[in-house]
Amino acid sequence: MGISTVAVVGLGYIGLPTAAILAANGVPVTGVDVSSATVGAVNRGQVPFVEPDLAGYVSDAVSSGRLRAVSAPEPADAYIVAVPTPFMDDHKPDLSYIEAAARAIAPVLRGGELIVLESTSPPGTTRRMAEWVLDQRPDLSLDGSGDRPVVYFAHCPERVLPGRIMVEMVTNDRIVGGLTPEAAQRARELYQVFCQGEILLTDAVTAETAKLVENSFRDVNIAFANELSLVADKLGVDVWELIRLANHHPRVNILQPGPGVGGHCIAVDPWFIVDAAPEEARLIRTAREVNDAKPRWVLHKVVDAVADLGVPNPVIAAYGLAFKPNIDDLRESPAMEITTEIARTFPHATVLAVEPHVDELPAELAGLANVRLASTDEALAAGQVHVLLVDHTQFRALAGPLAGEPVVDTRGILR
Ligand code: SAJ
Repeated sequence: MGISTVAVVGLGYIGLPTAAILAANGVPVTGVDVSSATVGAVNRGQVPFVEPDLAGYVSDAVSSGRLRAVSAPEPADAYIVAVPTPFMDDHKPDLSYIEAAARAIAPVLRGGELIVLESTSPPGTTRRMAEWVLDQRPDLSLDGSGDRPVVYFAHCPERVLPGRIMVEMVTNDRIVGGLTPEAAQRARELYQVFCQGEILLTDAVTAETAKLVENSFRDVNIAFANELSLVADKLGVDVWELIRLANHHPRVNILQPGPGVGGHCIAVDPWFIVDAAPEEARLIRTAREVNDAKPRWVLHKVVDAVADLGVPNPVIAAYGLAFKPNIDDLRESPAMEITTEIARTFPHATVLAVEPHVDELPAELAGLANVRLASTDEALAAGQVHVLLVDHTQFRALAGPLAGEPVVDTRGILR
């Protein structure tokens, strides 16, 4: 492989594991991040967030001297860009982080480098990244035209599941899309360093769209389950039993309803397809709307349960704040949204938030006078209405203690 040094730009949930795994496979890596706190933490061998097994990889990589964090790109043979791609208020993609990364890399290029975009991106973004780089460096080219040295651009979307990143980074198949076939080949060689899955070559725009389609597929299927939960409620049918029975059909595999869809991927990526093909992506848009509407429906169920209780200042226990089970990640979490709305809707109630994976409430809840962090035991003892929001493993034992209590169970935990 003609790649002996790699720079990973963006040391977040994807960039840092990628940098650490490359280093673990013997490649000298510089990790680039605009946050001086992140650069400092990584250079001390520390990980600024929780992900199983990552801490060991990072401390080994730093102490072996193969991983070094810096605040601006340095010359390297290959660059992997793993920066955020959020959307703006109108659901339009915000590519400013990618543009900033491209413009920071451009000045240190010498020609012959590979630049891989890993960030989940709207169709056409790899080409735009190339334009941002080459606008700044007219002495370089995509294809060697005019005798200018080539820079190779590819997209290789990450597909790892938070909580299993260090495993899936090695075992998952990878899609690699090049702006040119040569760029795809070079990117394949880079990922072969640590990826044991199949590496599938295509063009950049197909790779970009494939990643968005994967998460949209999951979003549409979760929306189906969430819609069923509303239909079943109206019909007086238990949705969990309904899905369990239907899934005995050999060609039916319905996902599980919940309080809504959280995380930074599935609730975001489908909007990039809607933005790129607004007239055509009707089902994908509707799935987003169905999933985004679920927290409000849950809130109405809590309002009904409190009304049935008929107590002026009730104690409402909310179990779970994370966006999915057995993690500490509270960002974009429907459980957070629902707990906040419960506290605002019932200013005279006491809201006990139970989240075994955190030691303190996040700012948006800590700022509400009627919410505090509580243990499961405390919530069971004091709660008058119980709202089950996350199916953390330890909450599975709640079925017994909550029997006969007023419960809103968004995850089927009591079954
Ligand atoms: N959820 C349900 N019902 C289900 C399954 C999930 O309500 O039956 C909810 C979860 O509670 C959570 C949300 O959906 O709020 C998303 O969770 P998830 O486990 O489905 O996915 P993420 O966001 O942790 O990771 C996804 C993965 N994509 C797919 O499975 C297609 C992962 O492989 C991607 O790498 C990741 O997005 C990403 O970074 O794009």
